[in-house]
Amino acid sequence: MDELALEESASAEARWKSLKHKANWIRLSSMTMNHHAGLGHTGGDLSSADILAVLFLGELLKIDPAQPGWPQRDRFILSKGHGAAAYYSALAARGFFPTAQLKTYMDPLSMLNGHPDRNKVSGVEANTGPLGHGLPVAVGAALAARMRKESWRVFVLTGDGELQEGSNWEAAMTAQHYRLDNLTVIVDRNRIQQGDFTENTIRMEPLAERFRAFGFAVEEIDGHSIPELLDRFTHLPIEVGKPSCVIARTIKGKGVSFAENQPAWHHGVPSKEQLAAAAVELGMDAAW
Ligand SMILES: Cc1ncc(C[n+]2csc(CCOP(=O)(O)OP(=O)(O)O)c2C)c(N)n1
Ligand SMILES: [Mg+2]
Repeated sequence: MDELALEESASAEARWKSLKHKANWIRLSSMTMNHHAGLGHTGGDLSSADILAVLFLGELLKIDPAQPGWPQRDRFILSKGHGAAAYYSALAARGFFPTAQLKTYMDPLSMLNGHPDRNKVSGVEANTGPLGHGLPVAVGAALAARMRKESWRVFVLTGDGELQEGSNWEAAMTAQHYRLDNLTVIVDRNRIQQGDFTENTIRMEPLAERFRAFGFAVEEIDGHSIPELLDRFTHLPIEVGKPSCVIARTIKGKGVSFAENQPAWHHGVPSKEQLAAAAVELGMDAAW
């Protein structure tokens, strides 16, 4: 390797390391929020942290916290609205509001409700929480860009259990009909929903084939690999003329050993001792 190539690979590795650290910060921040609130959805916060870190803190979304309503911005919709703590942490880290507000999560008068509200929180594009609504809204937003001949893109992050809602498949049919290649659906494929594993509840496989049959270009990646996430989101659409679907293979509870792959941690809330143990595993004293 020549010197320039060596320098480039060192800087790529430094970027990956920094984004992994930011993802772990999102993890610890959301666990701290859930601990203070006494409520929350820890498992899904932890599974989506790398995806959110790459999109929001890897500068992949064209957004500007100083002008949250900038018409040309990319739109990101958290369809799995119960993952709000991780989402708010990413928005705060990106500068949409002060990190100090995170500790008000779910307080009676806080803007940071248990599910995101676009009328209250800067950077939130759609009110979500009832599962199965984000993709339909995202399809409408992508179609709006197309009709206006605008180049902004739409990203929507769904849960995997969430895809059992039929509204997703109506929206998917519409997306392929209009050839919305400005739309990217990211599936947090952690294989657990509320109460049990997805495959014990309503089988989701073959998920990639299903999206392909609905006219999407599909790629499965490791949803905890910063380089894979960066590479995929830098090269969109997957195929010109088709909506993209990125199935991100994740682990529910990722990064915190006692929460990993445990259905009970879907809405498990960490105790003070568990929060301290998580901080050690995530490599920091405290998020804030
Ligand atoms: C329409 C609707 N039904 C039920 C719920 C309750 N609920 C909240 S989260 C959840 C499970 C979601 O699982 P999944 O989509 O796999 O999310 P993740 O694993 O990423 O947390 C359920 C059933 C809801 N929010 N909306
Ligand atoms: Mg799931």
